[in-house]
Amino acid sequence: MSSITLKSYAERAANQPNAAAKALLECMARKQTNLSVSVDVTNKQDLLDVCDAVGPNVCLVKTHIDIVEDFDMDLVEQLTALSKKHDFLIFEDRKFADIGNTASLQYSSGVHKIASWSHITNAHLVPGPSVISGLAKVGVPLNRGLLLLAEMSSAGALTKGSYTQACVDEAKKDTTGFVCGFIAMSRVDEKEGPNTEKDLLILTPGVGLDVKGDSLGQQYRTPDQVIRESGCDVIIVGRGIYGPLMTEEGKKDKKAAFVKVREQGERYKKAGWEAYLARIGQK
Ligand code: 5FU
Repeated sequence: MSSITLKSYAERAANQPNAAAKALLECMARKQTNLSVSVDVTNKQDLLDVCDAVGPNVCLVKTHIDIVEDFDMDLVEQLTALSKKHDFLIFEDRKFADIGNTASLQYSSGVHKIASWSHITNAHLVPGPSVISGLAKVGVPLNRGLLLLAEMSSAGALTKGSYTQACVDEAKKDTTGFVCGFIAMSRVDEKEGPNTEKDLLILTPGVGLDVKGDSLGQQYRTPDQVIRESGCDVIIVGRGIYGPLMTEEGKKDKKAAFVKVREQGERYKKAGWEAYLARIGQK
Protein backbone atom coordinates (compact mmCIF):
# COMPACT_ATOMS: atom_id res chain seq x y z
CA MET A 1 0.00 0.00 0.00
CA SER A 2 1.24 3.48 -0.81
CA SER A 3 1.59 6.58 1.30
CA ILE A 4 -1.30 9.01 1.76
CA THR A 5 1.02 11.68 0.39
CA LEU A 6 0.82 10.17 -3.11
CA LYS A 7 -2.98 10.34 -3.32
CA SER A 8 -4.82 13.33 -4.78
CA TYR A 9 -7.00 15.45 -2.53
CA ALA A 10 -10.02 14.48 -4.68
CA GLU A 11 -9.32 10.75 -4.26
CA ARG A 12 -8.98 11.20 -0.52
CA ALA A 13 -12.21 13.24 -0.34
CA ALA A 14 -14.14 10.38 -1.91
CA ASN A 15 -13.13 8.00 0.90
CA GLN A 16 -13.18 10.39 3.85
CA PRO A 17 -15.78 9.47 6.50
CA ASN A 18 -15.61 12.71 8.51
CA ALA A 19 -17.97 15.26 6.91
CA ALA A 20 -15.87 18.35 7.69
CA ALA A 21 -12.63 16.76 6.43
CA LYS A 22 -14.44 15.53 3.34
CA ALA A 23 -15.83 19.01 2.63
CA LEU A 24 -12.35 20.49 3.11
CA LEU A 25 -10.68 18.01 0.74
CA GLU A 26 -13.43 18.56 -1.84
CA CYS A 27 -13.00 22.31 -1.56
CA MET A 28 -9.21 21.98 -1.97
CA ALA A 29 -9.64 19.91 -5.12
CA ARG A 30 -12.35 22.18 -6.54
CA LYS A 31 -10.51 25.46 -5.91
CA GLN A 32 -7.02 24.02 -6.44
CA THR A 33 -5.72 25.40 -3.18
CA ASN A 34 -4.19 23.96 -0.02
CA LEU A 35 -3.88 27.40 1.56
CA SER A 36 -5.45 28.31 4.88
CA VAL A 37 -5.20 31.91 5.99
CA SER A 38 -4.82 32.62 9.69
CA VAL A 39 -6.61 35.93 10.26
CA ASP A 40 -5.09 37.07 13.56
CA VAL A 41 -6.43 40.62 13.57
CA THR A 42 -8.19 42.18 16.52
CA ASN A 43 -11.14 43.97 14.99
CA LYS A 44 -14.22 42.68 13.28
CA GLN A 45 -14.08 44.73 10.09
CA ASP A 46 -10.42 43.90 9.41
CA LEU A 47 -11.16 40.21 9.93
CA LEU A 48 -14.04 40.30 7.45
CA ASP A 49 -12.08 42.42 4.95
CA VAL A 50 -9.11 40.03 5.00
CA CYS A 51 -11.46 37.08 4.44
CA ASP A 52 -13.13 38.88 1.54
CA ALA A 53 -9.74 39.75 0.00
CA VAL A 54 -8.18 36.29 0.23
CA GLY A 55 -11.37 34.21 0.13
CA PRO A 56 -11.05 33.23 -3.54
CA ASN A 57 -7.58 31.74 -2.89
CA VAL A 58 -8.15 29.76 0.29
CA CYS A 59 -9.83 26.51 1.32
CA LEU A 60 -9.96 27.40 5.00
CA VAL A 61 -10.04 30.53 7.17
CA LYS A 62 -8.46 30.06 10.59
CA THR A 63 -9.61 32.31 13.41
CA HIS A 64 -8.66 33.13 17.00
CA ILE A 65 -12.08 34.49 17.80
CA ASP A 66 -11.14 35.47 21.38
CA ILE A 67 -8.72 38.18 20.15
CA VAL A 68 -11.47 40.15 18.38
CA GLU A 69 -12.23 43.17 20.55
CA ASP A 70 -15.63 44.01 19.06
CA PHE A 71 -16.84 40.41 18.66
CA ASP A 72 -20.56 39.86 18.27
CA MET A 73 -22.72 37.20 16.64
CA ASP A 74 -23.09 39.43 13.58
CA LEU A 75 -19.38 38.80 12.92
CA VAL A 76 -20.11 35.08 12.82
CA GLU A 77 -23.06 35.63 10.50
CA GLN A 78 -20.96 37.74 8.13
CA LEU A 79 -18.05 35.30 8.27
CA THR A 80 -20.42 32.45 7.46
CA ALA A 81 -21.84 34.45 4.54
CA LEU A 82 -18.27 35.00 3.25
CA SER A 83 -17.53 31.29 3.59
CA LYS A 84 -20.48 30.62 1.27
CA LYS A 85 -19.65 33.47 -1.11
CA HIS A 86 -16.02 32.39 -1.56
CA ASP A 87 -16.39 28.66 -0.86
CA PHE A 88 -14.14 28.10 2.16
CA LEU A 89 -14.46 26.38 5.53
CA ILE A 90 -13.83 27.90 8.96
CA PHE A 91 -11.38 26.60 11.58
CA GLU A 92 -11.39 28.11 15.07
CA ASP A 93 -7.90 27.52 16.47
CA ARG A 94 -9.18 27.22 20.04
CA LYS A 95 -6.68 24.61 21.30
CA PHE A 96 -8.99 23.09 23.92
CA ALA A 97 -7.05 21.54 26.78
CA ASP A 98 -9.38 20.90 29.73
CA ILE A 99 -11.31 17.94 31.11
CA GLY A 100 -14.05 16.64 28.83
CA ASN A 101 -16.95 18.35 30.61
CA THR A 102 -15.33 21.79 30.63
CA ALA A 103 -14.06 21.50 27.05
CA SER A 104 -17.54 20.56 25.87
CA LEU A 105 -19.01 23.69 27.55
CA GLN A 106 -16.26 25.91 26.15
CA TYR A 107 -16.99 24.53 22.68
CA SER A 108 -20.79 24.82 22.77
CA SER A 109 -21.45 27.81 24.99
CA GLY A 110 -20.16 31.13 26.29
CA VAL A 111 -19.97 34.26 24.17
CA HIS A 112 -18.50 32.58 21.11
CA LYS A 113 -20.57 29.39 20.66
CA ILE A 114 -17.74 28.00 18.56
CA ALA A 115 -19.40 24.72 17.60
CA SER A 116 -22.31 26.58 15.99
CA TRP A 117 -20.16 28.14 13.24
CA SER A 118 -16.68 26.58 13.11
CA HIS A 119 -16.41 23.52 10.87
CA ILE A 120 -13.12 22.44 12.41
CA THR A 121 -11.46 23.03 15.76
CA ASN A 122 -8.47 21.58 17.63
CA ALA A 123 -7.39 20.25 21.00
CA HIS A 124 -4.31 19.34 22.98
CA LEU A 125 -4.26 15.76 24.21
CA VAL A 126 -2.70 16.83 27.53
CA PRO A 127 -5.88 15.96 29.54
CA GLY A 128 -6.07 12.52 27.90
CA PRO A 129 -8.71 11.12 25.51
CA SER A 130 -11.62 12.48 27.58
CA VAL A 131 -11.06 15.85 25.92
CA ILE A 132 -11.97 14.15 22.62
CA SER A 133 -15.11 12.52 24.07
CA GLY A 134 -16.25 15.82 25.62
CA LEU A 135 -15.83 17.76 22.40
CA ALA A 136 -17.25 14.93 20.26
CA LYS A 137 -20.51 15.03 22.22
CA VAL A 138 -21.05 18.54 20.85
CA GLY A 139 -19.26 18.34 17.50
CA VAL A 140 -20.38 15.00 16.05
CA PRO A 141 -24.12 15.86 15.82
CA LEU A 142 -23.11 19.03 13.97
CA ASN A 143 -20.81 17.19 11.51
CA ARG A 144 -17.71 18.99 12.78
CA GLY A 145 -14.09 17.82 12.75
CA LEU A 146 -11.33 17.84 15.36
CA LEU A 147 -7.57 18.12 14.90
CA LEU A 148 -5.15 17.02 17.61
CA LEU A 149 -2.09 19.19 18.21
CA ALA A 150 0.56 16.53 17.60
CA GLU A 151 3.41 18.96 16.88
CA MET A 152 3.74 22.73 17.24
CA SER A 153 5.81 25.14 15.19
CA SER A 154 7.36 27.17 18.00
CA ALA A 155 10.96 26.73 19.14
CA GLY A 156 11.37 24.34 22.07
CA ALA A 157 7.82 22.92 21.74
CA LEU A 158 7.26 19.90 24.01
CA THR A 159 5.01 18.25 21.43
CA LYS A 160 7.42 15.54 20.38
CA GLY A 161 8.40 11.89 20.82
CA SER A 162 5.98 9.77 22.80
CA TYR A 163 3.52 12.67 23.14
CA THR A 164 3.24 13.05 19.37
CA GLN A 165 2.90 9.28 19.02
CA ALA A 166 0.10 9.23 21.61
CA CYS A 167 -1.80 11.81 19.50
CA VAL A 168 -1.41 9.57 16.45
CA ASP A 169 -2.56 6.49 18.38
CA GLU A 170 -5.63 8.28 19.76
CA ALA A 171 -6.56 9.63 16.33
CA LYS A 172 -6.31 6.17 14.78
CA LYS A 173 -8.36 4.47 17.45
CA ASP A 174 -10.97 7.24 17.86
CA THR A 175 -14.40 5.65 17.58
CA THR A 176 -16.42 8.87 17.61
CA GLY A 177 -15.48 9.70 14.00
CA PHE A 178 -14.72 13.24 15.18
CA VAL A 179 -10.92 13.26 14.98
CA CYS A 180 -9.96 13.94 11.38
CA GLY A 181 -6.32 14.94 11.59
CA PHE A 182 -3.58 16.91 13.24
CA ILE A 183 -1.79 20.16 13.57
CA ALA A 184 1.72 18.91 12.87
CA MET A 185 4.96 19.79 11.14
CA SER A 186 5.37 16.43 9.43
CA ARG A 187 3.48 13.33 8.30
CA VAL A 188 3.24 12.12 11.90
CA ASP A 189 0.87 9.25 11.04
CA GLU A 190 3.42 7.68 8.67
CA LYS A 191 6.54 7.67 10.81
CA GLU A 192 6.52 3.87 10.71
CA GLY A 193 5.45 3.40 7.10
CA PRO A 194 2.30 4.10 5.10
CA ASN A 195 -0.84 4.76 7.11
CA THR A 196 -3.34 2.32 5.64
CA GLU A 197 -5.75 2.43 8.60
CA LYS A 198 -7.40 5.84 8.41
CA ASP A 199 -6.97 8.94 6.25
CA LEU A 200 -5.94 11.82 8.50
CA LEU A 201 -5.31 15.43 7.49
CA ILE A 202 -2.18 17.33 8.45
CA LEU A 203 -2.54 21.09 8.76
CA THR A 204 0.69 23.00 9.25
CA PRO A 205 1.32 26.49 10.61
CA GLY A 206 4.73 28.17 10.68
CA VAL A 207 4.79 28.88 6.94
CA GLY A 208 6.50 31.88 5.36
CA LEU A 209 8.28 32.68 2.12
CA ASP A 210 10.17 35.77 3.22
CA VAL A 211 11.35 35.31 6.82
CA LYS A 212 12.59 32.42 8.97
CA GLY A 213 10.85 33.37 12.22
CA ASP A 214 9.67 36.10 14.57
CA SER A 215 10.99 37.44 17.88
CA LEU A 216 8.69 35.19 19.92
CA GLY A 217 9.79 31.72 18.88
CA GLN A 218 7.75 31.20 15.71
CA GLN A 219 9.68 29.21 13.07
CA TYR A 220 8.83 29.37 9.37
CA ARG A 221 9.33 26.92 6.55
CA THR A 222 8.36 27.31 2.90
CA PRO A 223 5.24 25.77 1.33
CA ASP A 224 7.52 23.40 -0.60
CA GLN A 225 9.24 22.18 2.58
CA VAL A 226 5.89 21.66 4.26
CA ILE A 227 3.83 20.08 1.46
CA ARG A 228 6.36 18.27 -0.73
CA GLU A 229 9.25 17.49 1.62
CA SER A 230 7.26 16.88 4.82
CA GLY A 231 4.06 15.46 3.29
CA CYS A 232 1.63 17.78 5.08
CA ASP A 233 -1.72 18.67 3.49
CA VAL A 234 -2.61 22.29 4.27
CA ILE A 235 -0.35 25.32 4.76
CA ILE A 236 -1.50 27.84 7.35
CA VAL A 237 -0.22 31.36 6.72
CA GLY A 238 -0.89 34.36 8.94
CA ARG A 239 1.37 37.40 8.88
CA GLY A 240 2.86 36.32 5.55
CA ILE A 241 -0.53 37.24 4.08
CA TYR A 242 -2.18 39.90 6.25
CA GLY A 243 1.18 41.46 7.31
CA PRO A 244 0.89 44.46 4.92
CA LEU A 245 -2.05 45.67 7.03
CA MET A 246 0.10 45.88 10.16
CA THR A 247 2.80 48.24 8.86
CA GLU A 248 2.70 52.01 9.44
CA GLU A 249 2.24 52.44 5.70
CA GLY A 250 -0.57 49.88 5.68
CA LYS A 251 -2.39 51.57 8.55
CA LYS A 252 -2.29 54.88 6.66
CA ASP A 253 -3.43 53.46 3.32
CA LYS A 254 -5.63 50.44 3.94
CA LYS A 255 -6.78 50.23 0.35
CA ALA A 256 -3.22 49.77 -0.90
CA ALA A 257 -2.54 47.31 1.94
CA PHE A 258 -5.50 45.14 0.90
CA VAL A 259 -4.19 44.99 -2.65
CA LYS A 260 -0.96 43.56 -1.20
CA VAL A 261 -2.88 41.15 1.05
CA ARG A 262 -4.73 39.82 -1.99
CA GLU A 263 -1.46 39.43 -3.91
CA GLN A 264 0.15 37.56 -1.01
CA GLY A 265 -2.83 35.21 -0.97
CA GLU A 266 -2.34 34.45 -4.64
CA ARG A 267 1.39 33.94 -4.11
CA TYR A 268 0.99 31.43 -1.27
CA LYS A 269 -1.82 29.62 -3.06
CA LYS A 270 0.40 29.12 -6.10
CA ALA A 271 3.41 27.98 -4.03
CA GLY A 272 1.31 25.50 -2.05
CA TRP A 273 -0.37 24.04 -5.10
CA GLU A 274 2.85 23.64 -7.06
CA ALA A 275 4.39 21.78 -4.13
CA TYR A 276 1.34 19.48 -4.01
CA LEU A 277 1.45 18.75 -7.75
CA ALA A 278 5.17 17.94 -7.45
CA ARG A 279 4.42 15.64 -4.51
CA ILE A 280 1.79 13.61 -6.31
CA GLY A 281 3.94 13.48 -9.45
CA GLN A 282 1.79 15.69 -11.65
CA LYS A 283 4.48 18.26 -12.34
F1 5FU B 1 -0.67 25.08 16.74
C1 5FU B 1 -0.08 26.11 16.22
C2 5FU B 1 1.32 26.10 16.06
O1 5FU B 1 2.01 25.13 16.37
N1 5FU B 1 1.90 27.20 15.49
C3 5FU B 1 1.17 28.28 15.11
O2 5FU B 1 1.73 29.24 14.61
C4 5FU B 1 -0.80 27.19 15.82
N2 5FU B 1 -0.20 28.27 15.27
C5 5FU B 1 -1.06 29.39 14.85
O3 5FU B 1 -0.87 29.65 13.47
C6 5FU B 1 -0.78 30.68 15.59
O4 5FU B 1 -1.58 30.77 16.74
C7 5FU B 1 -1.16 31.72 14.54
O5 5FU B 1 -2.55 31.93 14.59
C8 5FU B 1 -0.84 31.05 13.23
C9 5FU B 1 0.52 31.40 12.64
O6 5FU B 1 0.61 32.75 12.34
P1 5FU B 1 1.85 33.39 11.58
O7 5FU B 1 1.52 34.86 11.56
O8 5FU B 1 1.88 32.77 10.19
O9 5FU B 1 3.09 33.10 12.36
